[in-house]
Amino acid sequence: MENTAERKKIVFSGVQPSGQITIGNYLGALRNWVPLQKEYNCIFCVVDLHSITVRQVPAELRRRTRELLAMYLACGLDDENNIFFVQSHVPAHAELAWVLNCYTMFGELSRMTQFKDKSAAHSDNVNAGLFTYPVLMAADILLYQTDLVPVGQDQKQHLEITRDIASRFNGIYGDVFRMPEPYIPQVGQKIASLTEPEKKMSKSDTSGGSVSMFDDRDTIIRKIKRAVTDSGSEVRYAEGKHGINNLMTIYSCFTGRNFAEIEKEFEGLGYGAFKEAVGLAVADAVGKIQEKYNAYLADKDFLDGLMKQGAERAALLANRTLSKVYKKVGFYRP
Ligand code: ATP
Ligand code: LTN
Repeated sequence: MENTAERKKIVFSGVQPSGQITIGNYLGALRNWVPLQKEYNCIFCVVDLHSITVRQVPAELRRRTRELLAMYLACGLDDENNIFFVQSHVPAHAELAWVLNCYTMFGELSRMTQFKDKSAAHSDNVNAGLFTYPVLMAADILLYQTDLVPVGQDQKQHLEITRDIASRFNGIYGDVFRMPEPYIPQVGQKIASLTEPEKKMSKSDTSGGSVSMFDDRDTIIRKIKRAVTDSGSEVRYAEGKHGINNLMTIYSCFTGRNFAEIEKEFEGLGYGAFKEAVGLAVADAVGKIQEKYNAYLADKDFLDGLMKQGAERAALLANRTLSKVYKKVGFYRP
């Protein structure tokens, strides 16, 4: 990952171990990491520091950290050619985040929609970490001189503030950080909740609106059967029909068929038959991933070794950027 003319481009992304990962996380993020691993140097992180911006049960957080790594691999990420690590294992993330906090304005953080949404959802715990969450995310990305950040649409604003922080810093000190680009999929960038289709599907929602990647076959089929759909009965993608549009998007992602093909397939058949087909398609795909997941999860030594080795490789890269930053801002080094 040298900074030479033929330098292979760098991809960085992460998911919080904050709950049971959903098909929204899979379709909006993880699935799109897979094709990138051929062309780029990829770094995939389990962002545990971010997850404590919302209160977690310690034993569950610990367990989910390893589970999420196993899920990364089960989704098709290659354990040999990518770096996998856990954010809290590389101290440079917290260290750079502190520096960048001093180059980020209160006003710009106040405009973040995720902060507004999460502080409304957790009004008893509007902590400073929730507010500065995007700065830590900027540190994650900028430490590795990242070119491309594959995420769902909800993270676009955080990519924009990352770029703003980077260009402010570069404007003062010269070219320290590479300018990262978001990589957001055309279809699947915003999977909606099955029960409240105006809202995004989220892993911290446990009310039945989310399909978890850990749900069993029957649960998946039942949840989709009960999904809120709009009045009418025709399977047709149309403005404002959030429920049916969402199911069509999910079906399209899992089968590779486009909306015109789906409309044709279900012409005259109504919502019932369509929901059944969606349920089966999701259950089949998720079931295959679960099989691989169980095999990876059973090998604790392998997962622990992978994250240890990943943290060492990540720290080496991250510390190069951090040293440069410390020098630029004027920290004394004996
Ligand atoms: P939480 O509920 O704890 O806030 P989350 O489900 O929103 O979590 P994150 O860990 O914040 O998940 O996101 C991981 C990745 O999944 C990000 O790239 C994010 O953009 C993507 N993602 C999350 N929810 C969706 C969704 N409903 N549709 C598409 N992509 C999503
Ligand atoms: N904020 C992201 C998770 C995240 C991330 C990152 C994604 C933390 N650091 C760096 C991409 C790159 C989210 O999905 N909520």
